[in-house]
Amino acid sequence: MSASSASFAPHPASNPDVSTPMGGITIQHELVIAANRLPVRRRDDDSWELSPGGLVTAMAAVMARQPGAWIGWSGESETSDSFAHGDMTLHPIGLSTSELRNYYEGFANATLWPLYHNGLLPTQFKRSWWHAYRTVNERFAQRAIETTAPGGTLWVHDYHLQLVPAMVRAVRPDVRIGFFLHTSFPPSQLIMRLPWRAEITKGLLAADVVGFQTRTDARNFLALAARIADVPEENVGDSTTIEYDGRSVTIATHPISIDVEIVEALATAALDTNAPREFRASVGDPRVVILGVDRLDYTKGIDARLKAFCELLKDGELDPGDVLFVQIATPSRDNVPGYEDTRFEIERLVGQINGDYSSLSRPVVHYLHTTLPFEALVPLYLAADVMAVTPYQDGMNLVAKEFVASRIDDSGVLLLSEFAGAADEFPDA
Ligand code: GDG
Repeated sequence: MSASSASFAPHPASNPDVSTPMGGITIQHELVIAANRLPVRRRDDDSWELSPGGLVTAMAAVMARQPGAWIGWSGESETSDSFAHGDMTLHPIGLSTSELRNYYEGFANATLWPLYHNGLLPTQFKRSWWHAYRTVNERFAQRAIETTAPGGTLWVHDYHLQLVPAMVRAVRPDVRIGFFLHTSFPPSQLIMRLPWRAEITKGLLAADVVGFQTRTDARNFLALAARIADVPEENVGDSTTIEYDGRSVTIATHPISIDVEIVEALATAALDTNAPREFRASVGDPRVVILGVDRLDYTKGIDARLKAFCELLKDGELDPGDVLFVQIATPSRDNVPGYEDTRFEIERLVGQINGDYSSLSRPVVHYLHTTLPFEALVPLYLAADVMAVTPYQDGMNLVAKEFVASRIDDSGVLLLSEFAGAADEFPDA
């Protein structure tokens, strides 16, 4: 098994941390990325660091190779002047408290996120959330209109900004617009529940290229477009071009990947310093180490994984004296409905399993609710015998790819849910 070769470069950890204010001057760029968040976040000492997460992992690299601009929420309420960060120009968008609640926590993460993950949680529909979504999309679109050079390329990312392609096209038909969805795209029966499905479909069809993680996602989108915008429901291969509104739109499958070279270099460094072996020794040298690394999200199936682990202990398939389950759960979306309950349930399960099966010398589940530096994750990937990636639904899952890329000697077992996009690429996991 091998990680698919990366079309993206440096991991956040390798990017320079140099930020320079640009004094309110707007420079136009050949390449502009628009994504909900900027790729950096402010540290306590007011400097900026690259933020963790799948989108940043994949995109920081592109910008390192072709300098351009990135439009995104800064984490603050005021829209502020652009500044340079390494080779990138960052355009911070501000979100007021009510926009944060209605656009981000509401429409993006309590309406679209569960809907796009096969309706795992009941989806909430509220007009006030939709209005805020449209307002914030307009703000992003306006910044893109100002900052993209004539004939330049705008690359819009993810479910937060699906109206931006149409808003920009209406004013700047010269701009080449790409859109990429990082999540799954659900079957049309599900998305038909959304009262604003037509606006979203037409928003996306205004791009020149609409990219998805898997063929299934692309097919689902095309079926919806056929239903709503009366475009032909072509049979999607890796790329299909349709005519819509007098233009050609390409619907394409582009499974996102990681920078394999960077992961391999970190893995080589970790092996040289014996870090994986030292980690195992520090946790009592169990015979089998099972590892999970996820944002704490109900889609990732951390609860299902813990229950399965518990069943194996109960049935005597695993010996608690022999096995350690390490789960890193990165804090995420604390204020969005469903996340706190998910955290309680995971922590209840960890407590219950540890109560029932740990010994006085060590727990059987080692659980951390924290963000680790990426350099600390790679030794864990190398220390594990089994990497458990068990989402109920996941656009791709880069952790699976990072695990495979780090195992330069091809050792280790990847346990991979068939509901992760990555399963299409790792059929022998
Ligand atoms: C979306 C889609 C799609 C995790 N914990 C820490 C940390 N991470 C890094 C991992 C990996 C990334 O975050 C998570 O990757 P996922 O693929 O699980 O991404 P999501 O955040 O769910 O994002 C997903 C992705 O976009 C890309 O298109 O694959 O399906 O949901 O890179 O290493 N990084 C650090 N510390 C941690 O504790 N530094």
